[in-house]
Amino acid sequence: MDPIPRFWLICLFYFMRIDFRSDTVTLPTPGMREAMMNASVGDDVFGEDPSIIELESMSAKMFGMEAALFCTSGTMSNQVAIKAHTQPGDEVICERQAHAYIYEVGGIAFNSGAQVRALEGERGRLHADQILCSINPDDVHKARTSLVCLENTSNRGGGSCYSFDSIEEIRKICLDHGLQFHLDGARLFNALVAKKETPKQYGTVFDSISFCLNKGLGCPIGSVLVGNRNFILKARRIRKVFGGGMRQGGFMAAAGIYALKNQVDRLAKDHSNARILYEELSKKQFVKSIMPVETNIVILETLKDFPAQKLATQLRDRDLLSIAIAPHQLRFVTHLDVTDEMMERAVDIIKKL
Ligand code: TLP
Repeated sequence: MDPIPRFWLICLFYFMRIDFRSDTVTLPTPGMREAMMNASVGDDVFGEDPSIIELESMSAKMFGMEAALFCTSGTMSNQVAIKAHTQPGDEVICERQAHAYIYEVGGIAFNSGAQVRALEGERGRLHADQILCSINPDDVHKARTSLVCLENTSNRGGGSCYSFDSIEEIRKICLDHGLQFHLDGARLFNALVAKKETPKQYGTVFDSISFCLNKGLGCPIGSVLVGNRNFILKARRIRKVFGGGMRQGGFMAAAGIYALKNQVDRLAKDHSNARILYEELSKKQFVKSIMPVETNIVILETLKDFPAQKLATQLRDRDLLSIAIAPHQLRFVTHLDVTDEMMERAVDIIKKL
């Protein structure tokens, strides 16, 4: 086919389809593009990119923490943090479906030489008692437990949020046992909007927090790691050895600054859209169960004789994209590129299925 009709066909396909695969699929808004085009930039490895410096100081201030580091992705900021907090042979406590454990290519073992104590949580959330029982004693046979990682919101938990009280209980255990405390807050701003909490609250309990710019906040790339000054100095060296030292990365940091100023409150709209999907999907016969919706993720379980992939294919044939995350689990994620018209069409497609 000629390249020109092919180009228009691809555009038509993008225009028609309703993409609930992930909130990572969003495109920069016009305001964000303008901010990126006008960004002041410099060589960040020399510490000379004004936009990266601004994003990092803005993030640190927002969380009431001393310093911040702009990373290329949530995977990088989690892995940098884990490496900075651990020594080879240590044990990291996290939930058994945590992104840092199951979706980061074995990075905890590969990058940090640490092993994982994976605990069964409740929709991705751990309880303080479970953590207390899983700390290894000071025994020559045992790995040294050095780090607890939480994920808020929990991706595989269907966007579930921790209560701040339960995080504080876990924090106390970490303090009592000399454990570091890291938060994978890829979608932390969704939790903050849903629970009406503030970044500063989180800054008081965690040793490090990674939050993503490239998900609900709508940036093309990027994630920010916040922590104290010494931790971030160490993290900066680790980011460099991981190949993540950026030069004129300020174009991307400018997108992050724009998102933090303009695209946080609107996450509430993604949450109400997710509830609309929940309402429609929970009426369908092929749905065995559906996780309660707290933020922008809807995960349903299909009946035994109805594979999730089959449902995903049927929906895709009607221009609605979702992801089968397990043989019987289908995930939908709402985001900034989902318009009201798309929501109406999505409801119609689900009704007629
Ligand atoms: N999650 C992606 C996929 O990798 C599964 C998605 O579509 O949800 N922490 C959490 C909780 C995440 O959900 C993700 C991405 C990351 C970290 C990693 O972020 P990136 O993609 O920037 O490396």
